[in-house]
Amino acid sequence: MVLGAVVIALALAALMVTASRSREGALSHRQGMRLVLWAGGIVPSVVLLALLIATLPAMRPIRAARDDLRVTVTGEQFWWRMAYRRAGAAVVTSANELRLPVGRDVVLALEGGDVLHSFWVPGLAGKMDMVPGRTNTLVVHATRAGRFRGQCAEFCGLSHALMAFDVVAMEPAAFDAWLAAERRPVTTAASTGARLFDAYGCGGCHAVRGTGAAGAIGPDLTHLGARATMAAGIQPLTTANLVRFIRDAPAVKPGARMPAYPQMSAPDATAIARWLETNR
Ligand code: HEC
Ligand SMILES: [Cu+2]
Repeated sequence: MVLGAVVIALALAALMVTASRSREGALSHRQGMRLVLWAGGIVPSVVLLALLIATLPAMRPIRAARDDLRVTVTGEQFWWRMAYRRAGAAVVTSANELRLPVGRDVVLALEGGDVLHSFWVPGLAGKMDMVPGRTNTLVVHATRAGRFRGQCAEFCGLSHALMAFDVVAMEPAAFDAWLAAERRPVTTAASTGARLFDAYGCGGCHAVRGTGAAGAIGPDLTHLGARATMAAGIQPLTTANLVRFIRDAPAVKPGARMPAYPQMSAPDATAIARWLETNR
């Protein structure tokens, strides 16, 4: 493209020099009009039409098949709710990370849980609004494995800029293994962290399948340990980051819909964080 632009610019410059050097009347009015007709009308029309025809097939939307994986992605202040649906299987709920099998069409049903959000993964597809009360469908097709960053692209409140997420495109076999693991409840319901999680009432907002916690206001934390980032893609998932977030979420994310726990001791927060991390 740069080469083409340089050639055109040089040609125009040469034309300008010739025009300014030639004597007056070298081109008759008629010849001038003909030049305008060809260079300004016919040639551009033909070139643009050819380009349009050549690129039209690439603009055809991907048609979803009935048995494609469907993921409902719901924008919430300031995180992402994910629900994986496969024909004939129970829904798998997760959050803040979207995993996709490479080489397969995946239907994303985009919804708004509270206010307007916008789903935007530049490495995967164009942006699309998430509107409360309606479902926008986007069919995506990852062509190579890897990690892509997504970001909310519609101002949605104080922590709008801190509403990101990771897209992980995986080989189909690895994806199936991950989805099967994600489907399983946790087996650590008897640990100290689980007991404290329950005692602090975290289960009123968060679900951890395999324990009594079944809240649906905040992200599903069942397999939090399997994610690379936390708090909607803004930090790497580490014990220290978890402890800080659990004790004072609004300090990390202004306006976060999770209360601070100033009365929570550091050892309690650490025990909860360690427990959440072990659930992979
Ligand atoms: C009033 C509801 C509410 C309560 C109670 C609550 N949370 Fe949250 N929690 C949320 C919301 C909403 C978010 C999403 C915040 C964001 O990213 O904007 C969240 C996010 C989190 C995250 C990050 C999740 C992720 O996917 O990265 C963790 C970890 C967490 N909460 C742990 C806890 C723990 C532990 C407790 C109990 C001490 C607790 N929460 C109590 C609502 C709640
Ligand atoms: Cu948003």
